Amino acid sequence: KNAERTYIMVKPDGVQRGLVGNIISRFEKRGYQLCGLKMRTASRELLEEHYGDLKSKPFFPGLVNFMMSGPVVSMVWQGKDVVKQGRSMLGETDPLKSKPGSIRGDFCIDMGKNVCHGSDSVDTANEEIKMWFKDDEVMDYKLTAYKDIYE
Ligand code: YYY
Ligand code: MG
Repeated sequence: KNAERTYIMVKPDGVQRGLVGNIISRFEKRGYQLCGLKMRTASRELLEEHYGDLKSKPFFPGLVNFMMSGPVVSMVWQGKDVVKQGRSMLGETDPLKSKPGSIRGDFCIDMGKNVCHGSDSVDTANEEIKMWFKDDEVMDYKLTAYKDIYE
């Protein structure tokens, strides 16, 4: 129960700007459960798969090159409605349209430097988790605080 999972990633700009801890903290404090965490510089191949639906967009080559420009922090977060809530915690794709209080609304300005990624549906989340994590890198465990988070 409440086992929905999403894929959240701090992009190279977020890593460079020292936002990893703050972003993790927001999900932790909300009550979501961290099930996977790792840092890597992604390959072109992985990024082209990850952003496969955007292949025909004019910004696609620049997006992939930017995402390869340095390490990213990949995370799996679990909990009730976490895919939709995660997107809402991130803010809008365009930081200038993002409300203060959201990650993008608090930390960035331009779309191509919007600090973080979050899956846009449960199906996409499951695909992205498979792309970025091996099965044994995603942890299955029960939060001790579960009863204090859910009614
Ligand atoms: O899911 P989200 O990251 O909010 O937006 P997408 O439409 O999936 O685009 C992925 C990524 O591409 C976005 O975070 C920034 C970049 N991008 C861009 O540079 N210019 C655009 N017009 C649209 C998206
Ligand atoms: Mg997207």
